[in-house]
Amino acid sequence: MTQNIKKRIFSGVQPSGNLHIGNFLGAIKQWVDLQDEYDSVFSVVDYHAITVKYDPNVLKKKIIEIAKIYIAGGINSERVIIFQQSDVRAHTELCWILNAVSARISDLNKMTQFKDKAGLGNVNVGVGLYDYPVLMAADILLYNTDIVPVGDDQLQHVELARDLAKRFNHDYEKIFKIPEAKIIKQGARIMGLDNPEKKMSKSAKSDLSRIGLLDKPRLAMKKIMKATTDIGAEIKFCPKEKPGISNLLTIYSLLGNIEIKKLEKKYTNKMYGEFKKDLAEIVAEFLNNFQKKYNKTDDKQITEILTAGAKKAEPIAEETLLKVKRAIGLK
Ligand code: AQP
Repeated sequence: MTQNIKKRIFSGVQPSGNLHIGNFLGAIKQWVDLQDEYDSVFSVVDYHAITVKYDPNVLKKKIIEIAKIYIAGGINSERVIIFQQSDVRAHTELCWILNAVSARISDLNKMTQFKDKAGLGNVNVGVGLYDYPVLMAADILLYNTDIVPVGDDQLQHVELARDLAKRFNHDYEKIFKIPEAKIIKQGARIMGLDNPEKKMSKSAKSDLSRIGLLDKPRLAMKKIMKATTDIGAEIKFCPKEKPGISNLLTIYSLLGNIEIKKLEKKYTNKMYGEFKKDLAEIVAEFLNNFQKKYNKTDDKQITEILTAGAKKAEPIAEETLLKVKRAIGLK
């Protein structure tokens, strides 16, 4: 009898800053939708979070918070692996090996996220931030990953993981599976509320730019009412001409489960204020439901989930690492 082996997905979020609806709609919601179809591995990628300035006491709390958000968002910890990246040593080991034998300075010099985060000409940033994409490649490749569901800001990093895998397979032995990024059609890049030309981000300076998943619903409503809109009163989806209102339409459509075309119809000849008021209600309702689930999960339960997850993740990662070590002459 042939066994029906599921393809594997791997993804993660860094425990840095306040998770926002962009992270949820671009990444976590996809994971929830895919978790039954795929063999799923989701990590709290804490080694990535230490590549920028951080407070160790805050980090400890954030690691638990992120895992709680996975569960509140709908990830089923009984069916999928949820683990903390630093609990599985193979991640940093494979990262070092890839740094040495496969990654090139020219690969990393192309990475736009590093340029955005470090700032042009800024040499006073940690080497880890520069090397972040190689660690991400190691995260993905250790698990023989088929699919990596992410928001579109991470596409370039997944492409690097593919390139490094191909290069390693060519230079040594065909060990790595070549992963593919999976970018959701709608919601892959939720934009900032204060500046719809920039993506919503955990590290953006202004808290008004994002709706945090743990924001008080009243505060979130105020943020929506203050969101930047565009010239002209028409409520129409047109990201080039109307980036502000198009972003709000996307959020409304995804959280309210209504097609954008229907929303355009509903708000024909209506004012921005009315549209925003309704969206604020939708956002508040989503946050209320989300936070109810979040508050039900206790920290002890999360620690147990992460410990059990690491136990399941480790043998998969170790098996790949051992093959790699053999191929490059370390074993
Ligand atoms: N604005 C966004 N819209 C849709 N998806 C998004 N993601 C991030 N921002 C948006 C996706 O969320 C996941 C989180 O990945 P991460 O924690 O590694 O950080 P990131 O991609 O760098 O996200 P942030 O929110 O901008 O954090 P900071 O400011 O810390 O860098 C990824 O799948 C990402 O694509």
